Amino acid sequence: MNEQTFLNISTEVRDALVSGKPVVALESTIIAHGMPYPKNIQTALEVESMIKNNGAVPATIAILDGKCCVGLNEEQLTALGKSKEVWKVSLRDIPYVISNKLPGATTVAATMRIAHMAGIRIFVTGGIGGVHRGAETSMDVSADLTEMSQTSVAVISAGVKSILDIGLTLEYLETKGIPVVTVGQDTFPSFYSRESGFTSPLRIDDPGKIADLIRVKWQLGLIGAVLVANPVPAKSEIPFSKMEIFIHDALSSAKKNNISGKKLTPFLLQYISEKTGGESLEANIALVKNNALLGARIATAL
Ligand code: PSU
Ligand code: MN
Repeated sequence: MNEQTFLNISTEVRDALVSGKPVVALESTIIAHGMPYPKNIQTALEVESMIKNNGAVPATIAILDGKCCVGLNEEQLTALGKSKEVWKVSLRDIPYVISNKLPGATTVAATMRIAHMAGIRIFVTGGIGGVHRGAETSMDVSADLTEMSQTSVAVISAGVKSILDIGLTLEYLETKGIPVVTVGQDTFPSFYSRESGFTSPLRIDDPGKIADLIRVKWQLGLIGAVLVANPVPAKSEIPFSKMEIFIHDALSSAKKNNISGKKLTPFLLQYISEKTGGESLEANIALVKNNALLGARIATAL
């Protein structure tokens, strides 16, 4: 018994990996806990076909029937998107969810780890978890960050939502030796907004050059992720100052309701989505698709 015992790789993904075709991993927490039904499933399917249309093979990852599934069919995606019983699985939850054969949607941390077990090196998501505001007392730092320091998978995101402390998150990424590359602008983006108030540590506009940096990091024997931040398309962005108001409200509501631990991120996302009346959902969908396109390009170049 080893990690391979718990992997269930779809035929399409396995064939692609064997023949050296580019493969792009996708997370499932965004489907089960990040977006409402039925937009979650529609988006997941559209993102998969965008990746296919751009020459790569999509591999959505989740835990089902005691296995780490890499590459889901439409029926499995639909079940994840409809059910209310799906676990949010970060790194620490993997053993419990597998040993109890529970359905689980994987976060960035868990998806990275499973992608790596399967031999996939490029992973597309919306936003990563990070250092929460107030972490100096709550110690709430997402396992996404520690995972990025120890697992060699490149993560394509739209930056870091300002439900988090963006400055502390960038400091943490520096401490852990994780290169942070923004595409097309000098500013590090904040998920819904192209702005964040922080300059990106690096800027590279050409996907081929990003692939070069990723390759060189791993050829040097440096373990861990590269974080690529791809700003939300201008026509879908919500201005930073407008988002800040919703985020402040969301944070005080979380405090009032004593929400902490793994429930905090989904609570904040849900709150913001309700208060922005669907505008944030549209931005979320647009940025994930935009990331899928970039991820397919980087995977192809790599
Ligand atoms: N941030 C977002 N959208 C998301 C998430 C984070 O902007 O959907 C999800 C991702 O799956 C991420 C997880 O890996 O939340 C982080 O949760 P936590 O903070 O509990 O580690
Ligand atoms: Mn947390």
